[in-house]
Amino acid sequence: MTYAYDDTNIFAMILRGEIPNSTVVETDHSLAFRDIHPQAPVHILLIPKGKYVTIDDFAANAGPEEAADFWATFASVIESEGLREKGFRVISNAGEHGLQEVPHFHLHILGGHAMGPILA
Ligand code: DGP
Repeated sequence: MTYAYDDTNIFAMILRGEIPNSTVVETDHSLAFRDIHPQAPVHILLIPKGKYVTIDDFAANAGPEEAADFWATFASVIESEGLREKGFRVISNAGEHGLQEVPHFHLHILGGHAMGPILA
């Protein structure tokens, strides 16, 4: 899998302000916003503002400041959406086999009801 980043992807357009989004929280390095096709009562996408294609690209190449910001933003979303008590699910699709649709690294944060078995 290549880490070559395509600036025309829809999340890059959101980050450039070219299309609107429903922002949950924004920081210097991260943006959390609501998925346009929610799969659960709470369905938030968390992305770094940096140009990372997949979760392993981010893990390998993000700097300490943006990585720390990303995980702090993740924790703040869990808190602000009230997901800690009952729990939640996090998914990151990567590449062809992961059926990744948008080639800008993102976490899906899902909650608000009980999930099905992960391999169902
Ligand atoms: P993935 O398969 O992991 O790449 O999922 C991409 C997700 O992005 C999918 O759940 C739908 C969501 N999505 C696609 N286009 C838009 C958009 O323009 N706005 C928002 N908020 N979400 C989008």
